Amino acid sequence: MSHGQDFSRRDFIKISSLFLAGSAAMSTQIGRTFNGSGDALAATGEERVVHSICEHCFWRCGIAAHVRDGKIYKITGSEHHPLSNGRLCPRGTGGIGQIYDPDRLAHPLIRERKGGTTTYRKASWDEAITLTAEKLYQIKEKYGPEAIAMMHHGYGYTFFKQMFHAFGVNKFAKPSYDFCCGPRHQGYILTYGHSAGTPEGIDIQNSRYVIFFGTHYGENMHNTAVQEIAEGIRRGLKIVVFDPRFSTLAGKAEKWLPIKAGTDIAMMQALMHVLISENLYDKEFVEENTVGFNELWDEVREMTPEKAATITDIPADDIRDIARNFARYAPAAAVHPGRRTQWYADGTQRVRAIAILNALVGNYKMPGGVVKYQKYNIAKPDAHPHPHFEKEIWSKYPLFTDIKPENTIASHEIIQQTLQDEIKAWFVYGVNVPETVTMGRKTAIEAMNKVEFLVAVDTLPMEVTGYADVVLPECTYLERYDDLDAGRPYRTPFVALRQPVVEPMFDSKPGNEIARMMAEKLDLHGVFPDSVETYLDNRLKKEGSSLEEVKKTGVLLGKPTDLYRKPGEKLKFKTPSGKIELASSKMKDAGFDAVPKYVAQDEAPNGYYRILTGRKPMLTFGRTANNRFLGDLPTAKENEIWVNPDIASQHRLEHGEYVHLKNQAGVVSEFPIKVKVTERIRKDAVYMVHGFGHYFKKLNHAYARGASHNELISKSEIDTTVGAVGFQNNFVTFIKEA
Ligand SMILES: Nc1nc2c(c(=O)[nH]1)N[C@H]1C(S)=C(S)[C@@H](COP(=O)(O)OP(=O)(O)OC[C@H]3O[C@@H](n4cnc5c(=O)[nH]c(N)nc54)[C@H](O)[C@@H]3O)O[C@H]1N2
Ligand SMILES: Nc1nc2c(c(=O)[nH]1)N[C@H]1C(S)=C(S)[C@@H](COP(=O)(O)OP(=O)(O)OC[C@H]3O[C@@H](n4cnc5c(=O)[nH]c(N)nc54)[C@H](O)[C@@H]3O)O[C@H]1N2
Ligand code: SF4
Ligand SMILES: [Mo]
Repeated sequence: MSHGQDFSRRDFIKISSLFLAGSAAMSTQIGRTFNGSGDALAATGEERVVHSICEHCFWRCGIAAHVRDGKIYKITGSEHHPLSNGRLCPRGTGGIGQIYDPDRLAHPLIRERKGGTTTYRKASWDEAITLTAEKLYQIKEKYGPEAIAMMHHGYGYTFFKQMFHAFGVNKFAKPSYDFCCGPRHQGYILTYGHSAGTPEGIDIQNSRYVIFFGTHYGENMHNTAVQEIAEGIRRGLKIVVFDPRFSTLAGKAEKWLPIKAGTDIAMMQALMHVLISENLYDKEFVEENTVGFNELWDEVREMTPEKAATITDIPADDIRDIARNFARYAPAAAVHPGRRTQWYADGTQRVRAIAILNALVGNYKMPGGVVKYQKYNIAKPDAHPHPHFEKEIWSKYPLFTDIKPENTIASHEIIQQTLQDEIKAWFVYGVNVPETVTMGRKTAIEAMNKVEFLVAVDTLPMEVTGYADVVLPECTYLERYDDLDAGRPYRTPFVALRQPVVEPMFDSKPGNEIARMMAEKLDLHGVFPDSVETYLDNRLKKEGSSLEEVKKTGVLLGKPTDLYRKPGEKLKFKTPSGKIELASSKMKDAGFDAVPKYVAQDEAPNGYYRILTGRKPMLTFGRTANNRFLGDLPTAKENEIWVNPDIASQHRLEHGEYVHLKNQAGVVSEFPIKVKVTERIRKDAVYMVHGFGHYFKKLNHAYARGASHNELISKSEIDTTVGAVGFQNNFVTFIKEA
C-alpha cells in the first residue's frame, strides 16, 4: 500500500451520484418487492402529499410522503425543510419498506413461562399496559425509583420521558451518547463551551480545505452534509482523509492517509507541532481568545513529524504538508469533529485535539471554518410538575453532567447496575440492546436475563423484544405525531413537525398514546393535554403559528443564523475561563490531562487483526435491517469482511469465500461472512459494517445475513472522563468453513 496517495481529480466521482444510484435502484425495487397489505404500490388514485420528518437516522430530514388510495407509494425530500433541500439519502426514500414490513409487531405481547419454555401470547392493550403499570409500581415501591431505568434512541421517546418524570423516575440513558457521540459533544463543550452540533457547525459551504479523521461521509449518509461536500468538491474544496481504510470519502479526497488505527492523537499533536514551530498559527487569535497555549506547547513540543511518523505510519513530509496547507487555507479550513467518536477510551481527548487544531488557525466564526448555528427559540412545553429528584444525575463520570437534562446516566452504567442488582426494571424505547450495547452481546444478554422486568417499545420483532416481559408495538414514524423537532441549531433555525401520513396499521399505537395510557394507569392525571394535537397546537400557537398552519409544509422557519465574526468583535465562550480552553480547567479539576496526550492502543495478537466498523449508504444498522426495499439492494444484502491481499494470502482466503470470525477472547461468529480481498485496507486491520448477523428468526428478512459486529466485542474500554465506551481494541482472525 502506498502512503499519502494522490487521488485528486483522477478518481473524481461525485458523492451525490450515490443519491441517484440509490433512488434509481429504489424505484426498480419498488416495482418488484412485496407491497404490504394490498396493491399499494401500483396505486393510481389521486395523490396526496404529507410533509413530515424521517426517522431512519437522527439527522431527521424533512420528507414528503406521497399517498394514493390510502397507501404511501413514494417518499421524497421536502422542499421546505432546511436539512433536505428537496433531497433525501437512499435510506430516507426507503420508509415504505418499514411501514409495509410484513414482520412488523402487530399487537402487544406478554411473555409467559410454561414449564421450561417461554412463549409470547397476544394481549390487549389494556392488559399489557395494566401489567406494565403494576410491575413498575411494585418495583418503585419496593426498591425506590432508582431501580427503574429507561433507555431510548430515536425521536418518539419524549412523551415517555414526561410520563416517567411525573412518576418520579429520572434514570434515562441514550446509547447514542455513550456508544456514539458523547465524547464529541463533551470534548467540544470542554473546549468551546458549546457542542459540535447536529448538523455539525462546520461551514463546509464556504470551506476550501477540510480534514477528516474517520468520519466516512458517503457511507455515513448525513443528507445535508453529503450534499454540501458534493457541492464543495464541485467548487474545488480540498479534502484530506485520515482512515486506515480507503473509504468512499477518501475516494473524493486530495489525499488519503492510511493512518494506523488508534494513533490519531499523535497525528493531531504533530500537526499542532508544525503549526506552532513553523509559526503558522493565528497568534493574534490565540492570544486574545484562548488559554493554555504554553501547556499545549509543552505537550506537543516533542511530537515532531518524524516521531509521529513512527507512531502513525504516515510519512513526516505528508504531516508537514497537511499542517502547512491547513494554515494556508485557514480560516476557510477546518478539521471535522466526526460523529461516532468513542473509538477507544480516549475519544473525548481526541475530539478536544480536533477542537484545538481549529482554534490554532483562528477559524472560529469565520467563513469556511467552525461556526455556531442558532436554534429556533421555541418556548418549552408546559411540563407537568415532576417530583423533586434527590439526584438529578446518576452517572459517576465527572464530565458526564454537562449534557443535562437529555440523559442522566450512561447506558453501560445501566447494564452494570443491573448486573449488581441495583436496577430491576428497564423500559427500552427503540434500542436494540443486544446489538447496540458496545460492551458486547454477551454482557448485554446477561443483563437482560437478570433484570426483573423489561418492557420493549419497538416496531419490529428485533432481538431486544425476545428478552422483554412486555412488548409494546409502536406504529412507525409514518403513522404518528411526535413532539416537535425544535432543539437543533442550524443555518436556518427551524421547528419541524412529525405528523401521521396514514393511520396506524394493525393494533399498533403511537408512543404519545401509549405514554398517555400508562400515565392514566399509574394515576398520573393531567400529565398530557386531552390530545397530542392540542399539545402541539398549544406549542405552536405560542410561536404565532398553529398546528394547522405547520401541517402544510412540516416546518416553521426562523431567521437565518448570523454566522460570522464582525471585525473587532469580542468573542465569549461558555467555558470557566470565558475563552477557548487549549488546556481544559474542567479536565484538570477532575484529575485528567488538561491537554490531550497520546496513549498507545493495544496491539493485535499474532495472526489477529484490529476490527474496524462503519456504515453502508443504504442501511442504518438495526433500524433498516429488515427493510425489503433497502435490504434487497445488491450492496446491502450482507456485510463483508475487508481483508488486505497480503493477509488474505497468508490465511489462504479467496475473494468471495465465506469464513467465520474468531476474536481474541475465542468468540466465534454465529454466521459466516463473505471475504472481500482489497488493497483498500491496511494490513493490520479488517473492516465490517455494523448492523448484520441478526439472530432473531422472527426477522424473516434480516435473519442470518452477514455477521454481527457486536457479537465479536469482548473488550470494551470506558472513557472515564465522560463515561463513553470504546470498543476498537478487539481483534479477529479467520476460521475457514469446514
Ligand atoms: N448510511 C448510514 N449512515 C449513517 C448511519 C448508518 O447506519 N447508515 N449511522 C449514523 C450514525 S448513528 C453514526 S454515529 C454515524 C457514524 O459515522 P461516522 O461518524 O462517519 O463513523 P466513524 O466511526 O467516524 O467512521 C468510520 C470510519 O472510521 C474509520 N476508522 C476506524 N478506526 C479509525 C481510527 O482509529 N482512526 C481513523 N482515522 N479512522 C478510523 C473506519 O475505517 C471507517 O471508514 O453515521 C450515521 N450515518
Ligand atoms: N457493535 C456496535 N455497536 C454499536 C455501533 C457499532 O458500530 N457497532 N454503533 C453505535 C451507534 S453509533 C449508535 S447511534 C447506536 C444505535 O443503537 P440503536 O438505536 O439501538 O440502533 P438500532 O439497531 O437502529 O436500533 C433501533 C431500534 O429501534 C427500533 N425502531 C425503529 N423505529 C422505531 C420507532 O419509530 N419506534 C420505536 N419504538 N422503535 C423503533 C428498531 O426496530 C430497533 O430495534 O449503536 C451503537 N452500537
Ligand atoms: S440522512 Fe437519510 S436516513 Fe437520515 S434522516 Fe436524512 S434522509 Fe433520513
Ligand atoms: Mo451513532
